[in-house]
Amino acid sequence: MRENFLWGTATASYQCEGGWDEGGRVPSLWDTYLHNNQLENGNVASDHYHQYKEDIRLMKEGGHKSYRFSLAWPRLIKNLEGEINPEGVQFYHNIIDECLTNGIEPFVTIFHWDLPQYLEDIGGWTSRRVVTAYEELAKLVFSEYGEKVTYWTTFNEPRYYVFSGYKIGNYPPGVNDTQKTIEASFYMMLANAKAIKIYKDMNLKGEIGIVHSYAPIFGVDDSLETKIAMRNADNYFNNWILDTAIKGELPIDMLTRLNDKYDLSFIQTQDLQDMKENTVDFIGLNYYARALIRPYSGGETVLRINNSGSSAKGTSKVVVKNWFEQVWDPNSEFTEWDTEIFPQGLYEGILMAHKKYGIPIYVTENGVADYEDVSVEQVNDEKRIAFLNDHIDAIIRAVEAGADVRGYYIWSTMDLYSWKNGCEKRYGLVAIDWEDNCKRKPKNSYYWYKKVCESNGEM
Ligand code: BGP
Repeated sequence: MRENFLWGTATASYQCEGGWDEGGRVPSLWDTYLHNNQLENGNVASDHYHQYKEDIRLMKEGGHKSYRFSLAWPRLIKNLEGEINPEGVQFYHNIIDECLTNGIEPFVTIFHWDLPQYLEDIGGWTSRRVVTAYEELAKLVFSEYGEKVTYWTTFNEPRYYVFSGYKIGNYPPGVNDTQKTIEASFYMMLANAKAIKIYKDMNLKGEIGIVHSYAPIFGVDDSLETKIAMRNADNYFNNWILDTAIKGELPIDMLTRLNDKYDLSFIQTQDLQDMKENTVDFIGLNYYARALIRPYSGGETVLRINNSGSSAKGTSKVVVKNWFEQVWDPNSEFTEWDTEIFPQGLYEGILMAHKKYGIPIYVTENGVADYEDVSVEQVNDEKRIAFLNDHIDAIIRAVEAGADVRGYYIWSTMDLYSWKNGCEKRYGLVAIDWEDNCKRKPKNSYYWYKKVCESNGEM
């Protein structure tokens, strides 16, 4: 792998920090939604808010070169008037400084889903006002941390956030409304472009990108019908983010179809120009699984994600009426949470993205969850090691085939709160013992990954 390849691990503020009402943090829409529905929440999470020094020490000892984390907007800006919270600002200086002192490159996500509740109250991402608020946030974080941080991403997974919150309705704000889904998607991509402009205008030394929940598209056969369905699926899963962020263009065939049924009059000419002029330097791809596609065969749209840990395998279902159907290969292996395990999808997916866009790629999330007994001294997570080994191998092969991959981040650094699934869906290289004050216990995979990092992927 290239020199300075960023071997690292990743977290997100709401999922690991805890300290939800400390240090002047105001509630996010996740706090409100989970508290109101009496669901397991991230009030404590991995207690990273108090134990970040220990976590960064473990990263250093584990040979990590980089740490991907996000900034909690509710810690930084307290209200609609834009009042800054100095304690929150200082907290991220502390994390960044601790990383730099330990030789760990910070890789910072500006927004990983924890929208302040005061912004949700005015319409959340369906409101143009939130784009302006995001610009204020971007200005703040670039001016505070811009000299120290080289790698920035504007958003984590707009597709997953928007579809789950506005179409499937399993995440807050919990609605099912296609018009709102389109508006929220658009405004996030507009905010992405605006933040890039702010960053470039400040002449900072680093790079800025976006993180996408990547579903490389595979077809069930080579027929024309399947190819058309694959194009529709690619628009649905990938293109509206990647084409827009990288080429500055919304996929026109997608817009044409949407325009027949929905109201796109909220899109202004200036917005399209902003998107065209302000594109990313790199892409971050989060890879968990591919999408295997066949032509639409009838019936209503179904977006079912059996992400509960108790579902039968391969029963998640995505059918978009008149567009495509997603199917599962019955021979595939699935995780307990119904995610297909398919490392070849990462290899081919990276090459597809490389061929289409030709810009640097970071694999910003990849990992596997399991139920684990963490009362033992060292969890023997063989399944995770096999999973990671096969996916890292896929990246190495993609690089050998010509792709420009510059970093790899395992999800996740330590066990943390999984959105709606709770804390027993464990992804970490380091176990968190919730019964013992969130004590940290590195798993076997942590020591295995140390060798990967230290040998630059030679293993
Ligand atoms: C990605 C998110 C992460 C993380 C991961 C695992 O989509 O960016 O925040 O949660 O998926 O997903 P889950 O926790 O649902 O298993």
